[in-house]
Amino acid sequence: MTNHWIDLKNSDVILAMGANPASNHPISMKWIMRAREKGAKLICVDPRFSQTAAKADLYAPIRSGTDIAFLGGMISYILTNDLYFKEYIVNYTNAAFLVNPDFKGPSDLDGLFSGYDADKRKYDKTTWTFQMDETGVPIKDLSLSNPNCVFQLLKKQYARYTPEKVSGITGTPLDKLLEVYKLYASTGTPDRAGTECYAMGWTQHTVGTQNVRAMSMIQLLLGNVGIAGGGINALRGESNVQGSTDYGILFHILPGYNPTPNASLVDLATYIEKTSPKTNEPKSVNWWAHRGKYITSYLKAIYGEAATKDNDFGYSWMPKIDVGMNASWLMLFDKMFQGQFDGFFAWGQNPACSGANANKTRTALGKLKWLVNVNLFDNETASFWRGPGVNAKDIQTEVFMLPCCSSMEKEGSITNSGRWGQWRYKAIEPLGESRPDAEIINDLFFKVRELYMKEGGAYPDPVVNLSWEYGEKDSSGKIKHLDPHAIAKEINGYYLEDVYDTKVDPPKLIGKKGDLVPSFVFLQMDGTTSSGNWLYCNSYIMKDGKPVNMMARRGKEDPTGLGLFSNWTWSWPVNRRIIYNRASVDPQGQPWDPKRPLMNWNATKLDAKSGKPGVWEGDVVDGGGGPAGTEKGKLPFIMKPDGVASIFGPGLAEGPFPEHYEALECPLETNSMSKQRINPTIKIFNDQADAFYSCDLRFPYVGTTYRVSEHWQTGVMTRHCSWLLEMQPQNFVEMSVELGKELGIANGETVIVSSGRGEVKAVALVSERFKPFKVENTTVHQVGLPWHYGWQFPEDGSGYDSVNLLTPNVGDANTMIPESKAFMVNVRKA
Ligand SMILES: Nc1nc2c(c(=O)[nH]1)N[C@H]1C(S)=C(S)[C@@H](COP(=O)(O)OP(=O)(O)OC[C@H]3O[C@@H](n4cnc5c(=O)[nH]c(N)nc54)[C@H](O)[C@@H]3O)O[C@H]1N2
Ligand SMILES: Nc1nc2c(c(=O)[nH]1)N[C@H]1C(S)=C(S)[C@@H](COP(=O)(O)OP(=O)(O)OC[C@H]3O[C@@H](n4cnc5c(=O)[nH]c(N)nc54)[C@H](O)[C@@H]3O)O[C@H]1N2
Ligand SMILES: [Mo]
Repeated sequence: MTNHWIDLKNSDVILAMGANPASNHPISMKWIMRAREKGAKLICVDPRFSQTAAKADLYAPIRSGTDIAFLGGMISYILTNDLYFKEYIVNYTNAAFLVNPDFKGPSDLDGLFSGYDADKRKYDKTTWTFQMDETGVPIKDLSLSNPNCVFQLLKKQYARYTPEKVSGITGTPLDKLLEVYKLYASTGTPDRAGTECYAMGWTQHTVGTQNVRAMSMIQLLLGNVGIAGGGINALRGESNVQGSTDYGILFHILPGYNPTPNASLVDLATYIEKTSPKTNEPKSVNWWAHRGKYITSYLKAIYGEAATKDNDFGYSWMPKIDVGMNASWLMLFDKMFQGQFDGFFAWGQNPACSGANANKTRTALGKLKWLVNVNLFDNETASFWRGPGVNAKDIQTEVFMLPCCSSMEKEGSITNSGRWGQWRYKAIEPLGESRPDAEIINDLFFKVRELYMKEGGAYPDPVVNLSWEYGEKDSSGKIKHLDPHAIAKEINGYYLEDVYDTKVDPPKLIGKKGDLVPSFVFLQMDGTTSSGNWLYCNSYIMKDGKPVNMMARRGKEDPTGLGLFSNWTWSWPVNRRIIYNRASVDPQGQPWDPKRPLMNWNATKLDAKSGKPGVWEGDVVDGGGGPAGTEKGKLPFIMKPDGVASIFGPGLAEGPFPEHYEALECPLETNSMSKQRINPTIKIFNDQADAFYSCDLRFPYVGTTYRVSEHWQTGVMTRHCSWLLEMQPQNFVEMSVELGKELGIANGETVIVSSGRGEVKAVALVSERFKPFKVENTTVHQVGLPWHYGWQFPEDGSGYDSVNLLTPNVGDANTMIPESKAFMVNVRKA
């Protein structure tokens, strides 16, 4: 989230599109309802009438997979009706920048951008650039009228997205579409705030990333980023999924969103040089220019004293990926399916039920030599060898189960969607033989290291040199129990030497050896500081000579009334509650909306440190310097090299502006927007197990999958709870009354849902919540299924199996998240 949960109460219009917060993020609803009590409006755009829709002021149905068409139409509506926040986009976005004259977009190239290579399914992005002046700064047209400026190119591309055309694609009735546009665009004035809540309804598509980008562009056009009650808010999934991405659990990032080194980045200097953005814009803070300090401090944290200036701080020990290599979920299971892995740790997951195309995943598990399930319980993954259709005699995989204790039985931090790192205490001792994950990792580490020390192996250095100072040691040197506070402090980082400011004479001591570093601005590139994750530097600091865990704070003060609660736990970065908060003020530093001031620049008050006039008041200011319009002022989008937000965003695989493409499996022969039916840059696996079916009479209905409040994920933690199972006992398929009639299927009947990949049993839920869509003068039916079930429990099989037996393994072109929200199925009586 750019903002945070409580901030939802500050909105005037809340758009729940791509998420169902009432069912899946009930706490968010508390704050949404708080906003509604003050007159705010809630809009819900979802293929079916969800629990959020039931509480909404305005509900609009949408055919799954067509959100870019819907949002593209909103962009066009905002532009043609002059509803954008002009001062904001001219000063704080790249709307005025002139683009390379050779750049061409979908209106010129029938759905493509310039630079497309059909054989590689990839773009050469050389024309997706800006025109530069002689100082190397993008040329701007502040009147926004130059035909090559971002604003005009935007207008040109989305002029094709007329309400009539959009309604024809999405199946959203024209009047509902226009009502949503009108209400949401009303937040384009300085005194109104609009926010967006999304989750898997947007991301699980071959165009998932561009769905989110389309909305980000709308939020910028309306001046809704950086303000209280605004933002782009990813309602994240598991309680600590924000934390897990912050700590680099994805293959392409290290902790703190530093890129994973690849084979071409041969040494630390090259890594820093190639991954640190440069700018000539004098008003840009360009925060990522500090990358060198963060990566060096990270290397010092993981390799400790073994990391020295002479050995490049151990950079060569870090694992490198091949250039262009992708090691995301679908790719890994594809490799496993091809027999390229010996072993697999399924750690806190249940891929036999959660991964797309479960038949392929389950077959892949059978090609392993060994599988370790680290989990609270046995599940469909650990027991795949005794699953439906599997003959245990044919399986050679040796399976181990390591029982793990639950979150209640261990201490540590979790980071919620609002970026709040919150400390939790152990409630009870672990039950039975179960142990905390960290203790299992600890044992594993010492065992593996011992083997490397004894036997050498191909390349022992990365393991042998790891620093592992997380608690008391036994006589053999092994850590007895991992101390979560020792880990949290290492993540924050230490001064490893006395550090001086050498710019003043005589040099002034800024940090004492052994002290915790107070914030990332003090991290160094010469190995004198450590930090396991620069973003969390400031989460565990020194106060009166003693370490203080900021994440354990429980202060309830809220002086602004905006719900910032700055003394409650701790928020990254440096306890800032709303990121890009300097975009909430005008270029002179005064709040755009004086009734909802998040920040303001007090030009006369003296700064406590420098003694000079001018201080920021309110939330923790984003980046240094005064307001953008003042002398030596800085632009608000500090993570962007240009200092402004990207309406034109050349970073993604499929183009700088989102363009509507159909889902890989769709009900339409053609995309009425262009000749490109599907996203031209997605990876298509060529295995029989991954067959795809569009416009195939055998699979005529759009299928989607979602969650219910009563179950959690693959249901391993909820299917065993009899009171939850009683409320949602089994897999169901929700369909319209019209489709039920057409198929002769009554509510409550058992049916079989099939796709090109498999079949699953379900109970028919014939309801008013789905309505047939009118798409391009034809009728398209959509059905929906929850994905919480599996064959293992209930033991009598009455819950039926996972709906991921149906889903395709195709992923978003940027993230490779599977397209579990739009694919083609059939339904027949059992
Ligand atoms: N009770 C409960 N809560 C949970 C979870 C759980 O399993 N149970 N899981 C957690 C996790 S890990 C996550 S990631 C989040 C997910 O949170 P959500 O994204 O809210 O979860 P879903 O129910 O999968 O999907 C949300 C909505 O998207 C709609 N949808 C489907 N296709 C489309 C489309 O093309 N466009 C649009 N606009 N909407 C579409 C569905 O009808 C559904 O109502 O929930 C978290 N919260
Ligand atoms: N069709 C379809 N498929 C989907 C989705 C969808 O919307 N539709 N959503 C996707 C999403 S958003 C997600 S996040 C994935 C989730 O995919 P998975 O993570 O594979 O599924 P979970 O059921 O959440 O598995 C978590 C496991 O961790 C165990 N566990 C709980 N606590 C602990 C602990 O402290 N330590 C350890 N070691 N184990 C623990 C639980 O018992 C459970 O077996 O599924 C994805 N799959
Ligand atoms: Mo998730």
